[in-house]
Amino acid sequence: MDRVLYGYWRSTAAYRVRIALALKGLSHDAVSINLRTGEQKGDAFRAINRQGFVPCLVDGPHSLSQSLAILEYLEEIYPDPPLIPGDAAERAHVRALAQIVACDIHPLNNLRVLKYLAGDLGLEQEGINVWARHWIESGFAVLEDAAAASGAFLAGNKLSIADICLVPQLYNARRVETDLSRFPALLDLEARLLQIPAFADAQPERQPDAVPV
Ligand SMILES: N[C@@H](CCC(=O)N[C@@H](CS)C(=O)NCC(=O)O)C(=O)O
Repeated sequence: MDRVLYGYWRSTAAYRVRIALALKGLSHDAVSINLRTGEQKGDAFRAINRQGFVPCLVDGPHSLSQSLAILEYLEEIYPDPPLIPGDAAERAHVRALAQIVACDIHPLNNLRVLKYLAGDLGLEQEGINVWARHWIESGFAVLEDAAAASGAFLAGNKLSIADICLVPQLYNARRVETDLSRFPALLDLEARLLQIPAFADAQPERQPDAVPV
């Protein structure tokens, strides 16, 4: 197989790429990089992605990092079905919603940030969860309004990368015990999205490297 996704079952950024590949009908081999043991920082993986992050997608001769950049690449090279649909303004709206997750929520509570809070700053687990929930809830408040005012999907009536970013972030929110009852429109949308096989099959627990918790 000349398409390989380096990921980890619990990585929400890799989860985004799994969903997009499935929606576009692109098969791939999956290579698990164990984030718990620090495999992402080892020389072998750093030779693939210097930054030491998953996901990394190798597509033929191309080695790609950063999940949003990978989603944009997939959209350009494999345009069917479109995941950044619509006219210029609609596509900007899709990207804005996706970036609320990928730029304004996720970077504040990804593994290296939580490790820094625990290790260097000495925060207890509950304090770390409070930190993570704060940024999740502030981003979700905006996304909740967007979902409540939208159509069948987060950005209108067409499935998009906004939905692809949302579902993994909801998974992450549960890991830090976020009270999601404040976000009924997001929960309703999530339930509908998880009926779609590409979303359902990409769930962390369904990955071959998943570990029971
Ligand atoms: N902005 C990056 C974030 C990637 C990222 O944070 N990946 C996490 C897993 S979700 C990771 O590899 N963390 C390793 C670490 O923190 O050491 C993207 O969207 O791809």
